[in-house]
Amino acid sequence: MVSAQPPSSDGVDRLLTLQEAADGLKVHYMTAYRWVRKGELPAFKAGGRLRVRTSDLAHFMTQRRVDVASPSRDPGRTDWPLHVDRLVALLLMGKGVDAGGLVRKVVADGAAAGDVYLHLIAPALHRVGEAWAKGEATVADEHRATEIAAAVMARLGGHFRRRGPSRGTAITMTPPGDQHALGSAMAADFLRAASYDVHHLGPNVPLDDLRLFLQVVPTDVVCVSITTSGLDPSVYPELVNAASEGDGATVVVGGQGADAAAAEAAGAVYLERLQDLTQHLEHVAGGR
Ligand code: B12
Repeated sequence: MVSAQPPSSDGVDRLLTLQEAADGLKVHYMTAYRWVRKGELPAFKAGGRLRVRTSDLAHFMTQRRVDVASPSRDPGRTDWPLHVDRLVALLLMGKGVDAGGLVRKVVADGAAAGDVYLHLIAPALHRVGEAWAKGEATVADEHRATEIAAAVMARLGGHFRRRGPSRGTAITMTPPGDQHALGSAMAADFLRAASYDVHHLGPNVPLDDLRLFLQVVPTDVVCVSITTSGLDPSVYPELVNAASEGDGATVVVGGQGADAAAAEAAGAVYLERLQDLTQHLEHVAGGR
């Protein structure tokens, strides 16, 4: 069996089937086929089947920066509003299998998993929240929708696997009093895709325990997602204080309920958009 990964270490060029190339790129066969048809991914016919040289695949991955996890600069090829409408309906009807199928198809059609988080799952959950706030959905409907969304995200997790050497260690979490789990789970996946080793602590983490954790796990970044807007503002200095434990991690805060001014006044970094997170961290690391 020929490896689907470009094995450049021994310098030997191998031939892959298109399916193996697609597996290596973590895209659907048809997406790889479309790239071949457009002349973007070099391939030729041998034995009646399309073949791709490992060197061409490696070149395609590096030069064209094909990254199926991170959000793309141009997510415009996908009809996001249509898919959001569909996903909201499926989430509110509790149709988990169909919701998973919809997301799988969007990814198979070429959307980056990171874009699926940003342009499909997050907006769909925001709409579920609006339906709940208007009394159009019960708390049970909303809980069920969130569980389905979490399961769909878990199935996308493989797209965000760390590749290449580690860039550092990150913690993802929400502070005490914030039960909203999915924003920090998305941040965890974005950081994994950007080659961080991630300890995802999830929601409602007591800050004393964060401090203890940091004493034993050297950490570069504590990435905090805040959804509930009414948190006590003292949480920001307490977070920065807890993170000063050990080597002194950078605290990055974001999320719909985060207080940018309070975060920055406490010495944390506030970021509005998840898609800017890893770029910002690269910038910080470059400045060190
Ligand atoms: C699911 C849900 C819950 C579930 C959460 C379960 C779970 N396992 O996560 C439960 C039932 C626990 C819950 C409870 C409550 N909830 Co609620 N909940 C929601 C809902 C419907 C979805 C949340 C979600 O997952 N969104 C999807 C995520 C991915 O979106 P996101 O958090 O915005 O993340 C995006 C960005 O903000 C950003 N981001 C997120 N984190 C980070 C971090 C960094 C570093 C960066 C850069 C960016 C970033 O990137 C993400 C992608 O774009 C929202 C509706 C909404 N607007 O989101 C309401 C909502 C957040 N909840 C709300 C409320 C009022 C509550 C309760 C107070 C209700 C109550 N009376 O009990 C409690 C509070 C509990 C607590 N103390 O935390 C309000 C918040 C109001 C406010 N401004 O505070 C909302 C907006 C609903 C509404 N329309 O009124 N909730």
